[in-house]
Amino acid sequence: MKVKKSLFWLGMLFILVLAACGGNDSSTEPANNEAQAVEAVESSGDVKTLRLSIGVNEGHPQEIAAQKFKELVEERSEDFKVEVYHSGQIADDRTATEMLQLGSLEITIPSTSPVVNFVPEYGVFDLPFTIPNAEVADKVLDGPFGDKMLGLLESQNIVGLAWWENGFRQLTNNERPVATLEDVKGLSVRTMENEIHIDAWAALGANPTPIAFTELFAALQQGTIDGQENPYPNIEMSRFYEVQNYMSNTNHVYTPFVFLMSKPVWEEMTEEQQTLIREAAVEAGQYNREVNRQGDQESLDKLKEELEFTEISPEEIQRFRDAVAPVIEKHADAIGREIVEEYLAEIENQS
Ligand code: KDG
Repeated sequence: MKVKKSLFWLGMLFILVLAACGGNDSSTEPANNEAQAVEAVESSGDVKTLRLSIGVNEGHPQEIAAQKFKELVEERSEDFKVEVYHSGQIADDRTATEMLQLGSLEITIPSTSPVVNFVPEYGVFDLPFTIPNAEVADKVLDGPFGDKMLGLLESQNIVGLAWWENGFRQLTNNERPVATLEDVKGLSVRTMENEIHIDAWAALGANPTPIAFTELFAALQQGTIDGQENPYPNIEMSRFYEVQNYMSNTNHVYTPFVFLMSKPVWEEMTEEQQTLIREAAVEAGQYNREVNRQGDQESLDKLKEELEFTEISPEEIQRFRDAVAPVIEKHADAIGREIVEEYLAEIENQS
């Protein structure tokens, strides 16, 4: 029995001596390339994964910019790994925003319209025919008013970091060309889950139906609704043209995307990490606007080949504006009359 034990310990000694000599075990040598460095950090558990959820499809300007955000963060820090989930793989805008509040998701970049369910003041961005063009949108969002709006999210356990762009919304439908206010009458139009959009389309004579973006294609395909309204890139990239026949340039609302991060996740970061993330969100947002504006024209050109496109005259658009004007007054108190007046004054100042 004693001999066996001696042999056992001799064997253990031999293995330990062998291990101490090491050979060319890469874990005892400094990482000789980036992949090994990242692997070493990951294996040490120091890398924080930031899941970024969006509803648009792969190849949409917002998804392209989300990949840019990933690239900027991962080239500037080994502390983070960004995972982009497009096409609503994780959740729709409203649910993803709720997940941020719970800390069960790190980042989402929704339209501002569903955000009114958390911060009613965001309803200003749904007031129809208010922002006249992209240049004014940039000045309003990138100035003190935009900063104030981002700050309002903190009370909801959310950190607003940057303004991206969804864009000017256009009407499509399956029933008829829309050239006049009368042509809208009776159309069942899908809207975002937002009371102002619902009231605006009712004021135009349509029958509005709020449906999540992730369910919109199916609703159009099944004929549950006649039409919808979205920026040209969304209409193209979500292939709505496959289940729609007519499109008109209503330009009735400019919708921002807003870059949101879970506050519990944000507060775990160092100041340096927060600065890096914020700068990457803003930089990728500038890139998003560039890509989206180029994409808007490219999508319009492509959609004109797929749908019957009607140019609505400025005189007729004025009739649309007059028809929805009462909606602004009706929702001013719910949004906050002061913030509505501040918003409209800022647009006036920047126009
Ligand atoms: O996540 C995608 C949505 O934010 C965006 O496409 C919203 O414009 C939108 C719509 O109509 O739902």
